[in-house]
Amino acid sequence: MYPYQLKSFEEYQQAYHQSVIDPEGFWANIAEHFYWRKKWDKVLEWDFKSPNIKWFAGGKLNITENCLDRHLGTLGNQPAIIWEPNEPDEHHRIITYRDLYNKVCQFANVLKNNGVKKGDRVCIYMGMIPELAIATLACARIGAIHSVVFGGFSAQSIADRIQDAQCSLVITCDGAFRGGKDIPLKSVIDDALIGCPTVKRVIVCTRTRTPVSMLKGRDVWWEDEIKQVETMGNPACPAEEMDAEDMLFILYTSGSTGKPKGVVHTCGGYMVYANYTFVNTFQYQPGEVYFCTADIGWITGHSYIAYGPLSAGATTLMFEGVPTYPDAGRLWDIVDKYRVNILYTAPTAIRSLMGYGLGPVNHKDLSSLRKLGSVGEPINEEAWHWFKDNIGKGRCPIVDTWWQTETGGIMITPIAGITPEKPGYATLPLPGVQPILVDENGKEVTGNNVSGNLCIKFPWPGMLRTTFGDHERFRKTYFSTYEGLYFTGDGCMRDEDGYYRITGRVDDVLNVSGHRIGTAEVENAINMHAGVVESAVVGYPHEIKGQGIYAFVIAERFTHDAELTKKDILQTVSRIIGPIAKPDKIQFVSGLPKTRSGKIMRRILRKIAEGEFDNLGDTSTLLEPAVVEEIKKGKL
Ligand code: 7RM
Repeated sequence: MYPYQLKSFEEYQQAYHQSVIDPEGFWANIAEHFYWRKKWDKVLEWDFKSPNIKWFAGGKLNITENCLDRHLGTLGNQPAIIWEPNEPDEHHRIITYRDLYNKVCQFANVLKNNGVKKGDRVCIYMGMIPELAIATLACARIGAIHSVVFGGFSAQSIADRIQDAQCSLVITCDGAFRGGKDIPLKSVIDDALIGCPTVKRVIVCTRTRTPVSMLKGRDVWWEDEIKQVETMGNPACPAEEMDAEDMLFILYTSGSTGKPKGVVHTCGGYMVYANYTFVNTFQYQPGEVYFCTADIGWITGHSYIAYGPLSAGATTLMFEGVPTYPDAGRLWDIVDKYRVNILYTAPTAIRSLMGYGLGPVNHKDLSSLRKLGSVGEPINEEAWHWFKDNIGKGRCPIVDTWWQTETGGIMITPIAGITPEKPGYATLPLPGVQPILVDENGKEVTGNNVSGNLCIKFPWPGMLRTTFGDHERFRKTYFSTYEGLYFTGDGCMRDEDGYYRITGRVDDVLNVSGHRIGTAEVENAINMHAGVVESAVVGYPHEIKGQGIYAFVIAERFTHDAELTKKDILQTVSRIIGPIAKPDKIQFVSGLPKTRSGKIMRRILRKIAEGEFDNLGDTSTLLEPAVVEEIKKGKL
């Protein structure tokens, strides 16, 4: 089924070696196994200085023909998507490859009827229902560029993203069910669109049946539009022929500056990479049921709920709700109900479920599980062992997959059951991935038992090609710190066996429950609150979230009630970014530790937030040492 699926450690080593001495030959051999309207002229063109990266240039394809059309003959009646609703007693849905093909074609025709053309940007703001996958694939079918925004972002965040990408159409739902909450998606979109003149049309899919306002001339119902194309007869929609380097999607992600950037992925390389990494890392076997608990609003959902599994003809399980609803046994009920074989989740979910003890796990039949995966943040050893012993019952390999929105797919990971695993370690790079560690001066750190900043020295097909509308930002962010290298922003150690352990971000990016949030972004939001003079945000270790958000805030006056002011600030952050960015702790201070040139010394704040008072490092450049004493006293 997958001729490029590695079957032994020796095969891995051989493939790795081959991918380094002849990257073009290596990737061309894999790309051969996809459906191309026309093969590429050149496998790779690259230069990390400009930067300019092209894979499979001149190749023509459509990713949806690879995800749908090519499976119809063999897998037409196999489930492509199994959908589990938020409420356990609501009907689940099974969508076969033929169903999915039909629905994607139908909705692609809806998009065309609504004026969407190749190259147009479409914003998708929906909950985890099959129509979300259908909408993204329908965009890809006609060559429109999708920009999915996670359902937890605020109106302001959506507006920023829509404006940056100049989207002409929005696809949303009346609302979304997530655990005990109903999220009023359409109403959030209405607020967002006040400042978005480029949006000419909004397509609203029914899910919660919550009342919504439908603006005449702008808003239409998904269901009505589908009826219209049904009456037109022929449901097929020919796939748009795309160049390998045409844009497939934009996904916004946080960096060390205030404004999230639009990471751009293109059609050919991304498809090959998402598929190769899916098939290999999880050792997917035909017929297996694969369950990734991410949301399609994040890169993990794009690559490992949608494009990776579907391009491999896999059965992908999509879950609308959250692991703790209606109780902390929900994931195990789902594994039991659908006989799930592969479970891919996040350390934060594991840690949170650990807190409920074994009650919710006992008496659940988890015997179908064969492989487990983790993604999004470093997994602590305790969580790793809990997952291994209590969920995998000691018989399932765990793949700790390190990668980023920017990398498009998994980079450093064990290959399930094929390469060794080690708790807390992402272990070895996949074939085609050339990691290197560098010190602060950009000098390569060689040998084993060393630490440094993690860079990649050679292109891989899934890497981002630019940041939307701002190529210079792309260059600055990823290729200017160390000349000739892609800089990941992560710190890393390589142990005595050459295994990699990712230790966390070395820039001002936080990882809260696996969500990337920039400290500058949170500071900007806090500073928008009336009465706030200045703020500084740092991360601190949090038992469940991995990192928590600690905000030091200078306020004009605490009005009369500091607690109320804190709540107001939380509300402001929720409005500007979304609830995921709300600080866990807010400490009012009269000043911030600054250097004589006015730079905030975050290192000191980080230490204080971690409770490490004695070891603040060099404080000789501090302008006002008394401030530090005051902050220490007030620590929460
Ligand atoms: C897939 C995803 C990327 C950042 C990355 C790391 C951290 C992700 C791991 C990890 C340690 C892992 N994309 N990260 N996976 N750290 N071990 N297995 O998460 O763009 O949202 O975040 O997440 O810091 O740079 S992301």
